Amino acid sequence: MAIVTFRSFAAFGLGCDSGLVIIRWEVDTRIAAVDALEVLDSRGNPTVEAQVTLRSGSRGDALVPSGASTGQHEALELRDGDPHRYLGKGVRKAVTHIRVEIADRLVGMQAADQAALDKALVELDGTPNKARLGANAILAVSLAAAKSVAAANGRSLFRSLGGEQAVTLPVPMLNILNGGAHTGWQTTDVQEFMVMPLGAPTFSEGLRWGVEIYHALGVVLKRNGYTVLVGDEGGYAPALKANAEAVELILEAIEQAGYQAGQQVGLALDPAASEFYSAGVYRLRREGRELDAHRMVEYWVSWVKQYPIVSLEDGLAQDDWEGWKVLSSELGDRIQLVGDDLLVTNPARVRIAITERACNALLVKVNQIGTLSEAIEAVKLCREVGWATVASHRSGETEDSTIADLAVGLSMPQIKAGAPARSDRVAKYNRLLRIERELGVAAKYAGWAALKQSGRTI
Ligand code: 2PG
Ligand code: MG
Repeated sequence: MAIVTFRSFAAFGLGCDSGLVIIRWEVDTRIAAVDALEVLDSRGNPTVEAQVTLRSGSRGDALVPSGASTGQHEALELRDGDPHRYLGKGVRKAVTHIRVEIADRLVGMQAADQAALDKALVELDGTPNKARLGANAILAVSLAAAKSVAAANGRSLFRSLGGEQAVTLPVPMLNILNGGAHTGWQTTDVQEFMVMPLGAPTFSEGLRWGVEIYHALGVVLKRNGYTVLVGDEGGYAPALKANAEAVELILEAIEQAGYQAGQQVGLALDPAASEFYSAGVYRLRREGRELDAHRMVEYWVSWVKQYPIVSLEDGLAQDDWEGWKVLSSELGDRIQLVGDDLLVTNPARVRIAITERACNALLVKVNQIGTLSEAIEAVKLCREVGWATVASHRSGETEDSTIADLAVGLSMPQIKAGAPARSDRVAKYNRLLRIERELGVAAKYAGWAALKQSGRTI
């Protein structure tokens, strides 16, 4: 028997001695060129766009996002620091690294071998946090390579990553009221107030519920004399008197929109507590309160008792491991406790959190770690221990909607992509609508099962 492999644009000759010939078609994904460009993100700051072109002519493009409430343990986002350009935020160095060193290393490699490609990038960088080449440079190429492979195979990225099993649409966490650093601290201490349409029958219906609640919240805010201007993630940014007022107004909006909070729609919070923590103290400026970790845990416990909260992300600061353990023992069997700054999508920190029982879910931001392979490893670790995973955008985003494909392709049951407003946010939701249509009758919606690993409160 002979196995004859055809590569696109490079068919190998037929030859056979046993009489049986198996013809296998393999797409040639050798990289022909890697290029990059300095472009802008949704806050008007420069960011990196990379293009990976294969010898076959297929091409993948990726733009990297950027955080405002950035965790201290994230991989390094390389900025030029030249005060004469973009207030020091230019990314020409990262772009040059892609065009010269990275291109030189990757040209000729098979893009389809994502693990080998990402390993080569990590080794080329040579630092523990991608500080030399920049995680923005590395990630842009890592994602663009994955997209070039999908293009070469004529498949959507989610299919290319997840195969036939990639059929589940995530529950959106719609951030309808913005606070903290995403509003210049003009609103609440808590950074994100999100609604999750867990009881919807499909993704598109859930999205519609979220949109209707978002618009109802606008009406409720106006009626209460508040502004309907929006923050970095498209959610309203009213200057409220206290953090809990945001929850009360959102509950009113859910009701006004005709949905039942608790039965159909859950609340999710991201206080991003590292942002208001310093030297053992959590400072809630809106409320004039200073709390130690135990008091902060008590604060969240009382909120969970009062309100239909299903998920709490970064309820405590990034290195307050002792506090996280207390939080987990108090709430871990009732709600989802998501580690963002705590875990920074880093498999090493995820392992520690699993051993320490510090939380029970992972926020997945690929730019926190810098390669697709490492993000996939973090997701797999979580899956092994029954943790939920949440695909996430950053507060500084672009039109790039890759995270929607990552959510479906890697079977992450939840996605956090901001309010259903502003194109940088809506791009992700629109992409999910297209994926839902592409899947047709095979499409499933994660619904309440999205939370099942971490218990259900209501
Ligand atoms: C977060 C993110 C995204 P940033 O804290 O979860 O919402 O914010 O990108 O500013 O870190
Ligand atoms: Mg967060």
